[in-house]
Amino acid sequence: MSYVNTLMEKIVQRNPNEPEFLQAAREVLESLEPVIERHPEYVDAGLFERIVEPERQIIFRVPWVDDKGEVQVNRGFRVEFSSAIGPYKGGLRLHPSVNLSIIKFLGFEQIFKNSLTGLPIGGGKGGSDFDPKGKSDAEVMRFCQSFMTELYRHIGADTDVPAGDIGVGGREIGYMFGQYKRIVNRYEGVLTGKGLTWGGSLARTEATGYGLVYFVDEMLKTRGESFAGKRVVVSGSGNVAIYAAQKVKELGGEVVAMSDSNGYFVDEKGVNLDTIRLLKEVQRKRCKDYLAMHDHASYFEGCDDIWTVPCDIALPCATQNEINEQSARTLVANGCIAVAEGANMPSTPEAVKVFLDNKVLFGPGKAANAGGVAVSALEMSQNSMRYSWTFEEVDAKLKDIMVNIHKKAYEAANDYGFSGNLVVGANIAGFLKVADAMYSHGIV
Ligand code: NDP
Ligand code: 2IT
Repeated sequence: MSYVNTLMEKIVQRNPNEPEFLQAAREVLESLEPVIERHPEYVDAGLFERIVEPERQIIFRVPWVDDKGEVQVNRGFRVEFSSAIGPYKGGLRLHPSVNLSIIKFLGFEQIFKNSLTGLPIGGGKGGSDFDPKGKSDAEVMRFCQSFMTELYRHIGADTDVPAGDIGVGGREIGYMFGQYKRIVNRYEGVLTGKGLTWGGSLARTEATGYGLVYFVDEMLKTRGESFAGKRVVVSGSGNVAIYAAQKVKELGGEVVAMSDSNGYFVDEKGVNLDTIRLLKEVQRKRCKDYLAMHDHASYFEGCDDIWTVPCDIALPCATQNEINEQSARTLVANGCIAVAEGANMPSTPEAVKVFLDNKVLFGPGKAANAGGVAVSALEMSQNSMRYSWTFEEVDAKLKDIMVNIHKKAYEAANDYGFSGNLVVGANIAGFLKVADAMYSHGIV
């Protein structure tokens, strides 16, 4: 049996109830086969066995009192996966589906994504099974304060720097930052995605979506294409989806459909982003409510069928495994030329295979959505300097970083004999930097 298969068997045995983590680990390890051949010293140093085991996993109780005066208990997580190239860095997800498997898959992906940015950040992820939907601001605040009352002892500006992810935006980061500062009595850049008046970076809100579109633009260039005149479907309608859609429009594309976990809407005239921002960022309403303001649009219950809407470019920006093999086949049959992952692992392994087999340009999440964490790292730099760059300065750096990530992944794929395969390219390029650091540090 090959080294990777033997190792995968061990990982399955050790983590039997973690399907998302096993999916992410298998995808990365299988694409590292050619690296293993070139670097037997990494095998001798047990580097692969070590990289799939988090340095530290923290699970804790989060008790809080709801508006009715009743005690609620959630489970909090922080998985500090790798500090080989910098402090642990990665978001916090608040969603009822959150469990150890999901946080571990996200933390594992984050190691390689963060490496690809070229900035000094390790990999981690956290969150809770708390559902912010339908909760009052006061309930969200009490939850966030309780969550931070445990988390604070594990994090710090040079140790572990969390940020947002699903269900965590400016409001939640604000409540968590306030509680951290109160407990430790230090004003430090311990979280990113902060508000602009208290240490946040310009362009962090836009960064993941903008970065995704900059990345796709690079993919399209390799085939002499651009966004101009393209029909684009963007799933989700949260932070990543909204700013991806905005940048698509700026580059001359038309976004014709968006979704949330209840359903999707199609607007053949092009999605009105002011409406979406109002509904989602201000009113915390649903995609269904888009129709009340644009009655020519149509709404469909259930989010899976959004991939049946014909498009040239598909940008999954909602959640893991939202594109299965069938949806991928439908996209291909409808003439889709490019798919790039704004979400983390939104395509199942079978879907990815369909895209690659059919020569669809495919940008894997750890490369395509790295713009968010890249600007988080720039927020850390600005906090350290006690200085802030303009929007244009940050945006220019973001663009540069995305162009470079595409270049690194493209070149690594070529170098290892997988020309055009950015999945393999991103995994190899992301891995090599972390591996070199781990090798230098000895067996730790
Ligand atoms: P938000 O909470 O702002 O938005 C999430 C969107 O996805 C909402 O429209 C939500 O719908 C939808 N969604 C969430 N869960 C599901 C589900 N189980 N099924 C269907 N739809 C769902 O999160 P973000 O935009 O920040 O994150 C979206 C994705 O991007 C995630 O995969 C995240 O890990 C990834 N990502 C985020 C980064 C960031 O900087 N924020 C950086 C890199 C990646 P509803 O409102 O109905 O729940
Ligand atoms: O998945 C991700 O990269 C994020 N949620 C952003 C992490 C960060 O630290 O900005």
